[in-house]
Amino acid sequence: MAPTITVFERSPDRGRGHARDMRVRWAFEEVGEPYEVRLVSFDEMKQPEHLALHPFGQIPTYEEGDLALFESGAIVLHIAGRHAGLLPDDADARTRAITWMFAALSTVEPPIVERSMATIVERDKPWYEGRLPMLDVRVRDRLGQLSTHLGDADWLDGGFSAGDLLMVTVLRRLGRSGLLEQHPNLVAYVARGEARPAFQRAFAAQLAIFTGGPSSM
Ligand code: GTB
Repeated sequence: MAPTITVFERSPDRGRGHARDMRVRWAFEEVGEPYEVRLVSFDEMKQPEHLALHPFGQIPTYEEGDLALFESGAIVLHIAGRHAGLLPDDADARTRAITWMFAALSTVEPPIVERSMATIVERDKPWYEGRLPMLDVRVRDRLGQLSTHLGDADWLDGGFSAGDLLMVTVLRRLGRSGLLEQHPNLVAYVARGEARPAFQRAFAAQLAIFTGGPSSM
């Protein structure tokens, strides 16, 4: 029985691949594991049945037999740990790849999400014009540091890994902010991730929900 993940029935991004099931779909596609999708509405996410799977009432969740998981990073790590392709075999290299997974989610993603949320929910607030430059600086700092680390390498640490998968999904959230474009190597890095056939399949599957196409792979 294939694992089942929950995803937005109606994603606010209209299928642009920003909702966090995208990274889980991409991981499944990279390792070639089939999966099922269950669509949930915002209302259903707050009901006891879903809260039993996800204490914070969010997507994505993962169910397989008796195992239920939440947190996209934990789900990607679980998938990567069970299949070849997303984590190196060498123990040190594997731990470094996992370190990049944490870096993506706990060091780079927070300022990006903070900025993105402010542009959505604080745009009409009196403090917005003063706050945005401050949020920009935090994002710029992280992008500058990441760009320096990446240099002219293709991926963060050797070959493509789950660390890159998460980092690319995090950087994509910058959308049309213009902040990523100040670092051509990061733009190329994201483009490299998006060009992977597994990313393309995951993106198409997520978009299909919005456009009414097939909902599972
Ligand atoms: N830390 C958790 C994880 O990584 O799994 C965060 C999960 C999360 O934020 N889930 C969001 C959710 O369920 C969907 S992805 N929100 C509903 C709620 O909290 O009530 C976040 C998201 C939503 C929409 C866009 N967008 O429209 O661009 C982008 C990202």
